[in-house]
Amino acid sequence: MNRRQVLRNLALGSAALAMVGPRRTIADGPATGATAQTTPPPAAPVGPFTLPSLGYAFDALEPHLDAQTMQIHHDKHHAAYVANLNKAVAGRKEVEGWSVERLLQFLATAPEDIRTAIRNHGGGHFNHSLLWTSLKKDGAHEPTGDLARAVDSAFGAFSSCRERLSAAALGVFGSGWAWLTTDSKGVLQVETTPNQDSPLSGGRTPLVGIDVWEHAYYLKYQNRRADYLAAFANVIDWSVISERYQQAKHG
Ligand code: MN3
Repeated sequence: MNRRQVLRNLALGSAALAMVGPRRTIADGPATGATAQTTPPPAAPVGPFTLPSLGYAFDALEPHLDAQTMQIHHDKHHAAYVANLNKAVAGRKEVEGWSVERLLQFLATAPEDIRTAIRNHGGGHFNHSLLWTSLKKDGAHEPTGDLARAVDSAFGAFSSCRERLSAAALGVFGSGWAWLTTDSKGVLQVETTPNQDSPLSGGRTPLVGIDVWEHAYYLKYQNRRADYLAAFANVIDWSVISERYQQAKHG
């Protein structure tokens, strides 16, 4: 982890603490009396990678994405990717200090015996971190600036871009993701990846990712993936995505 990331993680950590108040850990023993919480906060992070705070309440995206799904998705699924990534890189000097982005971008150079674990759990950590920061209820419904122009140039219109993304997400067989990605020149593309594979490993920068693992929607939408995709489209914050595009293009 580099200095910038350490500072960022510290900032995220204090923000999370400020939101949930003092954390209890298993080491604190069972909660008693008035201080008891119905939902214990996630255990203290161990290892170089930490579970980022969701940044908003579990029910913030209702009715499109339900609170129970958000909570299990973040606190259980994402937390497990972080824990397993930490396990994979523990004590491995070859990748010491590498960010999750670097691990995925240079996946082919990672030690062979931990490459699959990095691909799966590093991908899971990065993809979900990107996901949480892409969403907002009543966020911007359309791209702006350079991204708006790039969308028009690649797809003709934003509506076609959305249709292509939804069709790609609908067509993923088994578990995986649909993505809107860019290259370093700003050329957009809709693509899909299986499992937790990240576009970063293919040399592209993901702007929006749609998680079509059943854990992302089954509680509320069951087999109705198309309904989930329609609901998901309502909570993508295109102002964040537009900023992300600027960063990918200009570094
Ligand atoms: Mn997921």
